[in-house]
Parts: sequence; structure tokens; C-alpha cells
Amino acid sequence: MSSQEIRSRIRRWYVANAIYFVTVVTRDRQPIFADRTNLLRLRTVLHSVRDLYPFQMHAYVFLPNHLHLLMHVPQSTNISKLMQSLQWNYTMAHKRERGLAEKVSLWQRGYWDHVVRDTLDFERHLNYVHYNPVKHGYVARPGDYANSSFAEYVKRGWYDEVSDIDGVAEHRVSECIAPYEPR
Ligand code: NI
Repeated sequence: MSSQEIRSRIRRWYVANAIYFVTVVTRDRQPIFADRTNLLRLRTVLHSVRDLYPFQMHAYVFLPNHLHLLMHVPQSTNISKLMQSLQWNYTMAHKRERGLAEKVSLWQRGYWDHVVRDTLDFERHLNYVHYNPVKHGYVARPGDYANSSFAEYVKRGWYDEVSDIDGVAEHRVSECIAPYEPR
């Protein structure tokens, strides 16, 4: 069975017009995104995938061996296809740059997702995303980690620069649900 066939046999539940928390992991947890060039490529690919499968990014964090995204996926977009497209296009760009013809497998198969249920759940995942570099031991404070949307939320007044996210509780999430352009 080809991988295409296998993939088409995997039925995924997806909810139309929802905010998703998504996790994608590199193959064998290789630290692909510790490399600046790879990280830039990931950002570029995310933008081009968004043209194919529109979504709005609420929050993101790119760790060396995985990424977490909090994104609004409109009714017209199938999140499963969106994520496949992200992984596939990244791999293609990687091969193109290195002039590789052979099969390359950079990602752990599939992805993990969670549909955000309500504003409290949104807040919980937003904080999870931004606290993640601390959780994984890369930095002492969320603000010390560049590859996340944390700084954007500091600008919005959601966090203060030195905040320990555990202390973030009372916020009006509605103010926060304005998406922005990931950089
Ligand atoms: Ni993580």
C-alpha cells in the first residue's frame, strides 16, 4: 500500500470553523528547527500553505523538534489537508534546496490536534503555547524565547514582559481573538 493510500484510509474528525491547537513533531525528534535557515523555511512554507488552505494564526511556538500552533480554521478549510500540506511542502522545500531526489522523511507521521471549546480553553492553550519553551527547558522565561508569538501578546497587554504565565488569569479573551500576521 502506498503512503498516499494509507493516508486516505485515515479518517480524521474535524470540526468546521473552529480554533485548533495543533502539535507537529519532527521525525525522531530531530532538532531541525534549531537551525535558522530551517526555521525561516518553516515560516515561509506556513505562509504559502495559508494561501492554499486559509487559516488565521492566533499563537505559535517553534521548538527545535516540534511546533505548537493555535489557529482558527474556517469552514472552507480542511485542517487535515492543511497540515498534510504544511509537512509535505516543508519536505519538498528541504529536498529542493539540497537537490535531493530520494525519499526524505522529516516529520513524525500525522499531527495532534485539539478543538478549543471555549474562551477559558483558548486562554489555557494560549498560555501553554507561550510557556512551552520554559516547559521544555530552553529558557527561563517565555520572553527569552524568540520563536513564539509571546512578544506580540506582550504588546497587546496580555502578558507583561517578565510575567510568569502561571500568574496570568484574568483576561478578556475576546480582545485577544484578533489574529495577526505571523512573522
Ligand atoms: Ni511542546
